[in-house]
Amino acid sequence: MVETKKLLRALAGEVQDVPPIWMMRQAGRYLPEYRATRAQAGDFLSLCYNPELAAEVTLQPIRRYGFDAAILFADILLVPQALGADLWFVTGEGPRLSTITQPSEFEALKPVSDIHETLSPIYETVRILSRELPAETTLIGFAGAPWTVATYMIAGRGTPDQGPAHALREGDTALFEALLDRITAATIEYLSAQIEAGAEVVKIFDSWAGSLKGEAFQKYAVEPCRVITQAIKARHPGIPVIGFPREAGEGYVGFAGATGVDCVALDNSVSLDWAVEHVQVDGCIQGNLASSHMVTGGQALVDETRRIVDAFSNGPHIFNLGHGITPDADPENVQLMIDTVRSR
Ligand code: 1CP
Repeated sequence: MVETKKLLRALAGEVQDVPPIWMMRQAGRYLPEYRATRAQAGDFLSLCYNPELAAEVTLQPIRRYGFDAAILFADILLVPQALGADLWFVTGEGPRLSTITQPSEFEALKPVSDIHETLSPIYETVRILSRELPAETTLIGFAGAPWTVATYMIAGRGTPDQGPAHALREGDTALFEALLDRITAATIEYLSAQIEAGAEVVKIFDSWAGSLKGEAFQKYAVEPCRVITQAIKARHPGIPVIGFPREAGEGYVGFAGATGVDCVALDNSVSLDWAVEHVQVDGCIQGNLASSHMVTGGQALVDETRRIVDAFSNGPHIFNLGHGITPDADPENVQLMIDTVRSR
């Protein structure tokens, strides 16, 4: 069968005049319809675990804008919760988790085989979406990369420099590596279950990869992503994987080859010419408009969007932001970005 979905064609290496487009955090607080559904659910976690409402917020940006892909509405921190960590969100501040800095806390975690008990509503969301999405829209499942998930499990919250995770990595390497292995195994099962429920692509978000340097980047960003990607490909041949080692800098070079991912997502610190020469040579790339343009809009948004599309036009490319859209973004700027990409 000839593949008709634009996103899957890009992931298979096809160069298209108009690249497929979607946006990180496309279901989110910048949209009034998202805020209304979230209020109906009560709070963020209740929204994640309510399959009908989670499917509804996933579909909202598809209806409004006709993106080429929908990303499952969930969060990377559901995996720690499924492994037995306490998780809650403090309004205006962000996530909080029970911490893991001692062997006894690690030993109290649940086995990987227990995660589906907590995560089964997420698979139901995927099933609803694979029935309801338009035929041309690709459904993306996702999980956090082990390092990024571990930074939250160790610190109990988001941290500017991932200091507590680095301290454990250096202070009790065996415990740190045991935790990473547990998350890696859980992530393989979680992503596999999403694929079995209907996800057509999976993305691994390593938001804090940039704070790992040198050998640590190889061991704790590249290697877990390779293990997960290889396991997914062994179990589900033909399912493409997108890797996002955010702010990896030089670490982007060779990342696709070393891990086996089909596409590397770029943050917006990466310059276009450099990315063409050093990353797109290995295959599909995704990105990388600065999300601040979704707040400021105007001619600068149009110019920068065109510059990106043109720079990446000789290889496979998925248009996206360099990081998630922020709550203060103007929904009309999203439309302007899409119109600019599609009027090429
Ligand atoms: O109040 C709200 O409505 C919560 C805001 C929010 C949203 C919309 C959070 C809390 N998570 C999400 C959804 C989400 N998170 C998705 C859904 C799909 C999409 O539309 O993109 C995805 C893919 C994520 C992934 C995620 N969660 C990441 C990786 C990507 C990234 O942004 O770097 C991370 C680091 C998280 C943790 C998290 N969840 C929420 C917040 C505010 C944070 C960051 C916390 C911090 O570091 O302080």
